[in-house]
Amino acid sequence: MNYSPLQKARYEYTPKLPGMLRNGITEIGVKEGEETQSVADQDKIKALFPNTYGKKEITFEKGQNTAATKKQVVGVILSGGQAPGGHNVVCGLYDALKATNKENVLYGFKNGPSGLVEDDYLIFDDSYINEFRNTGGFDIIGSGRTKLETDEQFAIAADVCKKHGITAIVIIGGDDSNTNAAVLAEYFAAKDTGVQVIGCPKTIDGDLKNEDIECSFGFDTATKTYSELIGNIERDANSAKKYWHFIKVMGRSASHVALECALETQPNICLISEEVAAKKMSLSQIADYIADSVEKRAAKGMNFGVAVIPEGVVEFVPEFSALIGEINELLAGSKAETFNALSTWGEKYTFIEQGLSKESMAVFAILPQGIQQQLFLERDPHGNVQVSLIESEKLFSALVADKLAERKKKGTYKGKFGALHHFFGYEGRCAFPSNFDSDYCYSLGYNAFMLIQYGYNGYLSKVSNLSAPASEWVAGGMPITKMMNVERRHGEDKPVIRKALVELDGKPFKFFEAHREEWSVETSYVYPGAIQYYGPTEVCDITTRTLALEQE
Ligand code: FBP
Repeated sequence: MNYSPLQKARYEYTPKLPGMLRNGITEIGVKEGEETQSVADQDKIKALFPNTYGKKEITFEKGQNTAATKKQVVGVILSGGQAPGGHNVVCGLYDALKATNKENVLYGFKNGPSGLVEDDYLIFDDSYINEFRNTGGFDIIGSGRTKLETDEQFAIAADVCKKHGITAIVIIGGDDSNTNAAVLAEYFAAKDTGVQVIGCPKTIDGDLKNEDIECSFGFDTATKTYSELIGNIERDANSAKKYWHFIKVMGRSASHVALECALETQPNICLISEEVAAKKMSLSQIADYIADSVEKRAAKGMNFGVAVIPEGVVEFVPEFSALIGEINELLAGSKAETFNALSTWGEKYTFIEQGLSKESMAVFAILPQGIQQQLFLERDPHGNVQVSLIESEKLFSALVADKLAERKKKGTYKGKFGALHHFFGYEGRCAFPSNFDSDYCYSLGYNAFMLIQYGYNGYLSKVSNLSAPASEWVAGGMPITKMMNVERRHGEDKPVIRKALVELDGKPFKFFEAHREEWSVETSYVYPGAIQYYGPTEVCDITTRTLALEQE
């Protein structure tokens, strides 16, 4: 294997633990807090989780370790999209497990939750795990999106655990994976398997957060990586002064990533999907909003700019969601075959025109042809439009170009508009974790083992006070059921962890709102540069602006 100098250097980095976990395993005591209640629908959640509901919040503290000293055999699973720092969760878990008892064993189930039911695993040892310390990626065991949610899967999982003598499973995942972790924990408790389940909060999207979980890991590094790239593009735009850059950033649903990047780089435009939905904005209104900035800047001689577009925005535009719903209906069942048999786009267009309502057809008609065709070509296995594949950065730049052409005819706009497009997503998900994510993830894993050793089941590893130096972080655990409510999913009531969308009355959005008018007309760019791993603390250990504003 060839290692880059940075990779070698990162192997030597010692992640910072919260002060209370620093004194050695024998000096980690536990303090139990109040019994908990779910955030909503208490009776329903309690009925669904009779064995794991209502447990106490716990915090670790310096003291005597009073946990039972049985041998632990733990299985770990990485679930869902990659997020920087995942390797360090596994490393922290492994180090705490081995520091407690050299005989303890860590299994890694491969390629996501399916590894558990397929009994596909590896056993970690020092030489294997040392290759992954403080590095990005999930290649240590791989990840996958299979959901563990049926009793049949749970029964197989219980058999696999019994076969290997596994005493606990750690699931590293987002809101869905941790919801399923809670259901698995309840199943294991109800069947008296003796197997515990602990979750760890992961996702670059930043939408697994609540009054207990301050942020999911990976958000810090991914947004810093995108912000570096956006800053570089801003500098290029300000040097060449001839392009408007439309940049889509990842974030399946919530706009936390886009908002954080905007706070870091101060672009001319940043759309926030949650605001688009709250104001019921149409595509035409959004295009006008961007075109206003282009026009005002052009009037000052600045025919360049940067617009940040959150990945999920089109789903938040009410008229667009209605259009998608109608297209899914239009092609349901055998109607898709009739549509596919039509040989020209002209014939297909007539079929669409006849099938859509007047309102949806009006929306469809203003889309660029490439996007129109994408809506009918790229369908998921259930035949539905894959909204995540829509190139919204191209959609909005085309709509803005139309608006500017109209304004030119009216004589209000006299500038030049050249658009370039970018999508930043996969570039950030496996970056070397920032010091923050290296430290946070290692702490989450270390802490997860302490929860296991103390016998807790159905808990999320919790590390808080994250905008303070790591020495002041607070380590503990929270029952997952506390974060749950009942939501309608696929026509059924389901207990789920509430997804955190951007709060329009929250401090990060308020800060953005107070400054965006100025940023849209002036060139107020900030160039954050690359993540720094070595150097002054105020450069290397800074958290996100979102976290800093939320906790100020
Ligand atoms: P998770 O919620 O599983 O962490 O994944 C988030 C994400 O990175 C989104 O930002 C993005 O829309 C999606 O995964 C992409 O998924 P895939 O890796 O399957 O292409």
